[in-house]
Amino acid sequence: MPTDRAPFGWWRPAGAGVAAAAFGAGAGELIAAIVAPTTSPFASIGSLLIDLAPPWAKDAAIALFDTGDKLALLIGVGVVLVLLGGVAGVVEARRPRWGRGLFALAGLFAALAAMTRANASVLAFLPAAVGALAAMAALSMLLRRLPAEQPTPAASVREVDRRRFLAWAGGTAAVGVLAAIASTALSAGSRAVSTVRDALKLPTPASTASVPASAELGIDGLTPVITSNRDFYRIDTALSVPQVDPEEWRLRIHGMVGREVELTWDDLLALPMSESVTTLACVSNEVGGDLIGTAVWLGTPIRDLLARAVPDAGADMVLSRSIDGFTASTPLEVLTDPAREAVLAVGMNGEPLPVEHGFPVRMVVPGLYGYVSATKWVTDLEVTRFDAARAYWTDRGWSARGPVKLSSRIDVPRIGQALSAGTIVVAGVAWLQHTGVASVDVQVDDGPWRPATLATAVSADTWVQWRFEWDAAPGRHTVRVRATSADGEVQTADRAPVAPDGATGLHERTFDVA
Ligand SMILES: Nc1nc2c(c(=O)[nH]1)N[C@H]1C(S)=C(S)[C@@H](COP(=O)(O)O)O[C@H]1N2
Ligand SMILES: [Mo]
Repeated sequence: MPTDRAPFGWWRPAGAGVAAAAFGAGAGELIAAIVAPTTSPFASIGSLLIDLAPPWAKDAAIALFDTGDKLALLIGVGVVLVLLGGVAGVVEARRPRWGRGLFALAGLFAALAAMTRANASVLAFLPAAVGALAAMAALSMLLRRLPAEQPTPAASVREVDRRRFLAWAGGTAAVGVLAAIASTALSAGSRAVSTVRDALKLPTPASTASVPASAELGIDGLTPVITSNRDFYRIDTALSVPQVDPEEWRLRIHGMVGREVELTWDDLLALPMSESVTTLACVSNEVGGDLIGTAVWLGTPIRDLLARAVPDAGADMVLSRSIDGFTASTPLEVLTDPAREAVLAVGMNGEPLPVEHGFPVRMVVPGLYGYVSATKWVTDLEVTRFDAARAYWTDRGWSARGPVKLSSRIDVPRIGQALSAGTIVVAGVAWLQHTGVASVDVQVDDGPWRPATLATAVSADTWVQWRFEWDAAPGRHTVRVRATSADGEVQTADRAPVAPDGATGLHERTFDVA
């Protein structure tokens, strides 16, 4: 019978619960590493939360943690696990079976999360089930060893009991942590895909891209025209980066087509591969933000593959799907446009795509935000209609279509840089992919807009660097930038948030000139 008075206090049962939770979580991760890394209970819960998260939470996470948003999420899941363990321990000490019931529920939740992931393995439930059972067993075992608080023979016996309990609880938690560490090592070892990638040789381009020397103004602190792979921003919903072996990769083109097309990696590499330079931007990029980059992509035009499949006349969209279930809706007319280099890319800046940027194959489409065009780890193109299918972000408060918006950014001087009166170089980048930027103007305080000098644009599909010589007087000044596109659009000063289809407004910086 449960008693009103706690026979064991709070701290030890809570500690036993946390240790049991760590033991179970470690066991679950270890089994996952052995079965299939995609079944990791931690990662499954994390990805489920990402999929369920409302758009504002996604924005907040990106704004708060930038690309560390996923680490923050995993730490959050860990904190919840510790709390759950503590509560389960206290509850179990007072009402036997109830604490274990909590672990069972958590295990069920984790199993469901793993089973509902895209491409879930048939054994997806197993790690969570084993983890929950392990946690339940560990909890009973530890609570049986709780030192009694009240009627005990002698103080020395009590002390021995306490130490023994502490050793068991600590040992249990340590085994869990070690199992978790072993699981990361194991799944890292099974990541043979990076080894495959390192050994891969890309085909020689049928045509190479050239970046004119005059595209680079060479100003210290100004963003380079071509972003290196390691500096390229990364945005995706994948908690653990999909590991796709090129030998197993297939692309299926189906839906509203005359005939289905299926392609292997070798089929793909046999197609003509050309280099194209395209700036990729994220719809979540704030005014002045850095979720944008430019690379030399090696790829083959998507229009040629679509032509093979012969899209039906009534189709107006291609829903591209990644191996991890992410989808993007891209207008069919953009992908079939002979004047636009929408590609299935295999190379990025002279290397195979980095694993986190979509290895072995991704899409790159000039002029559209990444969420509606740049599917990484792409395995499926479904020809369909905007009124018949919806993409991943479309159901989460974002527009079905996402053409990029005319933007410009100040990179130099940097925030907080010491400045003295006289000539100060202001510089940055401006972009409207696939239309191009005709001019950039700069305004100091409330003065007139004055033209900046543009570098040579690599093409209309890339950003362009600009510079402006500012004759600065001492005092506090605000500098603002505004771009005008090749078809005469002037960048709006009206502020719009990133959702549902991209931010607008002018970037400005305030400087103290001595
Ligand atoms: N499979 C997959 N592809 C994806 C995404 C994703 O979440 N999953 N995110 C898209 C978004 S929102 C952007 S902005 C670009 C970012 O590409 P990058 O990480 O290579 O910079 O990838 C796109 N492709
Ligand atoms: Mo994005």
